[in-house]
Amino acid sequence: MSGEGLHVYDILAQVFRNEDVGTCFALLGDANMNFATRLAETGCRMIYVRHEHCAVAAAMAFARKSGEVGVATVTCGPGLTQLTTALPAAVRARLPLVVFAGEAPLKSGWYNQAIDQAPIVTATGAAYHSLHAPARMPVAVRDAFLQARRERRPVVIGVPFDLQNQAWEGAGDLPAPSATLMPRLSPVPPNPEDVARAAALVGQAKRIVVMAGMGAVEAGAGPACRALAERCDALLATTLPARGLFHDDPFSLNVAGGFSSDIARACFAEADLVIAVGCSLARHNADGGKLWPNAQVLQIDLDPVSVSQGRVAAEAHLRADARLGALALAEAVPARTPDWRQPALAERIATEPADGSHFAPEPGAHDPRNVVAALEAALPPDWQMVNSSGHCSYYVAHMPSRPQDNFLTIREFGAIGNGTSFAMGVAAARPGDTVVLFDGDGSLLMHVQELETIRRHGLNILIVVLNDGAYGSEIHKLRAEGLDDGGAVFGRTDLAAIARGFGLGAETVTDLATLPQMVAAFAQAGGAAVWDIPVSDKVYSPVIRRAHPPRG
Ligand SMILES: Cc1ncc(C[n+]2csc(CCOP(=O)(O)OP(=O)(O)O)c2C)c(N)n1
Ligand SMILES: [Mg+2]
Repeated sequence: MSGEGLHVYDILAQVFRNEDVGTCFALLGDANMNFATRLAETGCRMIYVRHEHCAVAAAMAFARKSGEVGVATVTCGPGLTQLTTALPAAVRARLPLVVFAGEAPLKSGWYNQAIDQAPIVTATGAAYHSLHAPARMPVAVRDAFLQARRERRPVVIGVPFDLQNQAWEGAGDLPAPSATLMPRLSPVPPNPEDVARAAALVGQAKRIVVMAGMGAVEAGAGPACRALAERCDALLATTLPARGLFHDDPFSLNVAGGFSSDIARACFAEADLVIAVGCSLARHNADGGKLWPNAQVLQIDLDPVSVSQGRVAAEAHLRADARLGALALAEAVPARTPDWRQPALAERIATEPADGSHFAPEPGAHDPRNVVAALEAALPPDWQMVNSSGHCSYYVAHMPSRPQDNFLTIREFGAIGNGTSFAMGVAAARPGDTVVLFDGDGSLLMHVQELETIRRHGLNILIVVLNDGAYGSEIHKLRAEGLDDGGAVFGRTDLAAIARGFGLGAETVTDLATLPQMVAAFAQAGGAAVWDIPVSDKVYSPVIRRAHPPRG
């Protein structure tokens, strides 16, 4: 590479390429468009979104799904301030991202888009690096990638665009990419004393659940968890993000947490020991402590904790890589004769509905439980599934036949409006796969402009909307509180008409029996479509019922 005729933005783009960035989510403005255009010319796939939030949200899903650093670029000022919902979500989900943001030009005494960007970014928990010395920029960008990888968090790089547009006067060599500078770390084996103590705890327990989180997924600890569970007559469960790790195991209770099924709750209530493998023990995971009121928690993790999210979450700890820890414990405990793991329980797990309560949906609107059961039966198991937010997300958590590798949910910041972005990120990370997104009407409408992005980039995404014509989470809570729900009931927007307007395929699903033919037709046609499924707002989830019991 020679420095002749090059601008700083050329070199910056080359450093990104040298970091092996193959996909970048972008929205252009004065402060990033030259850089982004050069990045595209290096062969990086650019996905040009319609809102900056969506660039970072899509990069989050891309990072989770690909295991690589997710990359996005936005312009300075109003481009950057749009990121304040996506960045905290990425911080909490521990997703490595690098966001290239412009900064206002240094040479101007006044610039209308200028704002102090660093505190906006650092308030979200992300790192911010303002690069003002062109000669150091290549190394500083590389170090941003290194930081994102090592700390597993978003790093935002701000470069004043007058500096980007200067002639490049530095050396021609690019720094060694961050991947070559990551310490090569082998999985950490447990200390034998810790294993002995954990085995003694298991020996005293009668009813055990082995629960796996994303740490177990990343460590490839699924088979070790199954072996441990079989050995100590335990049932299996996962956190919501790790859903599907044991999808084909007859003793899997599916999701542990506020979204647990009735049978999972009943089993957890009996448990006296939960072995949490690679779980951060988030509050939702334990349903605030209500899910296993009688159980101690033994946490197997590289970084075990006693207190998590404001509550004592684990009483005993085994520090180790999730897989090695689970394997060592399985070897250290005697095999038990199955007592809990009986065929009758497996039968109940397989056949009982997640929520067996009765409601009377109004004519023309489906019971969301029937919708999810019909989708579970009709959708091919190899499609990538993306779960979004809102009240309806309880229902779509109950599709237990899907493997973990085909599932994504990111909800650590509890924001709605991310469904389309997450689906785009998964589609970009798994180019050959079909993606199906389950979203609420409110969440879809919050960033509905991304339907245009999906169509323009030819992404293969089916968007299934459980349309209750409302912010369901709010109406059920307001009603339980005896308050007027008018601020959260907007009526059912014709989402199919909107989708057609964006050039997507669209259906309004009146008869669930037509789903198998619709799935077959979509699989044949490819592309993107929105299926608007009217669901009843008379049906509400156990999550709401427990948290907001109706007033007498
Ligand atoms: C960015 C953001 N704004 C507002 C909320 C509050 N909120 C939580 S759920 C929800 C309703 C979502 O509606 P919809 O997507 O239709 O799903 P539903 O609850 O109706 O199933 C809202 C407004 C939020 N979580 N995030
Ligand atoms: Mg809704």
